[in-house]
Amino acid sequence: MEFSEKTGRIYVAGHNGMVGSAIVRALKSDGYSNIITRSSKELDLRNQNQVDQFFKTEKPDFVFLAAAKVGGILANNIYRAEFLYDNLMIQTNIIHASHVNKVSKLLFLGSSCIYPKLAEQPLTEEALLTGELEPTNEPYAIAKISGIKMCEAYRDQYGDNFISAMPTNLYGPNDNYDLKTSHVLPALLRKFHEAKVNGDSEVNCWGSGSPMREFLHVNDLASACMHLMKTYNEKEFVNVGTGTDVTIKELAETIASTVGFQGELVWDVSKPDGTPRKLMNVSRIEASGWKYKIELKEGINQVYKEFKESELAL
Ligand code: GFB
Repeated sequence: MEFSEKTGRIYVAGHNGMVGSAIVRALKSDGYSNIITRSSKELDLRNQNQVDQFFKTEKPDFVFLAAAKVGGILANNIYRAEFLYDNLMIQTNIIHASHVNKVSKLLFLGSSCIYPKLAEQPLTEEALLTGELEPTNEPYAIAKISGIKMCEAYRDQYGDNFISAMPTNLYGPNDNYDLKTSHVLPALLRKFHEAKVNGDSEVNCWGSGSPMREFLHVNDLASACMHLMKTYNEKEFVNVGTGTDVTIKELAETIASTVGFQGELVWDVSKPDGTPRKLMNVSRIEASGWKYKIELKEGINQVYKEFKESELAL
């Protein structure tokens, strides 16, 4: 069965998360209605029996594997065991059950942190496993690398059409704004907003501000996932990003000006910088006919508007 026929049963794992919810929105707006979802309360994806039973009963034709334990630099570094265990269990159970239940096509989502800390920039897909990983997110990266390798191995041994995409740092609706576990973009948006509302003169930012990061709006990632499900059937995984990056300091200044915070930025160097740079080479996906649409400034404006309308905003 072809994904483009729009009649297949589609399981979106992780539909309440930022990525999964964006994929569900993209599917619906493209006329797909046969979508299966389960919350983590209904189905514990770390539990093999529950996952096996779910696949046996629901028999999905297509799977978007967007369920994962995710978080920013500090959460990755503190909850090292959970980032490894939860992610390995979730993806292993889903990939294996997809094989057993003859899923026509599966898309596994990884992360740009799979690449070696000091890999040549921009990062081509060939840089995988050519050097040491960034220590703060090594457990998460090891889990994601295992997911890629599982998809490749099931294709090699059984001919399963399991593909993988590696998104760069993401932001968008349904992001995590908890300051201890979030990524930099939502964290700074919240910090600057609260400082402005409270009339604070300074905002505490982590690290030195010199690392560089690439940011992709999650709606663009969802459109890339749709594109890959429709057109891409190769073993080689695919980077998904914009191909441009900014320093954390530049990001902070952009967010401060979007929010209208005019105070000072104080850099707390006791917090980790993480990898110095992880800019994606996006030639492979661009050659296949996909390109991002939402520029960073425009995307930050959008998420700030959504944040102000949410119950989180002061
Ligand atoms: O987004 P982030 O947490 O994750 O941090 P990574 C990016 C950079 O922003 C780091 C700095 O240099 C942080 O020190 N930063 C500045 C802040 N202020 C803040 C703040 O208030 N909160 C946060 N969180 N950062 C994660 C990986 O790495 O990226 C994951 O740990 C995953 O595994 C994810 O790959 C996409 O980009 O460093």
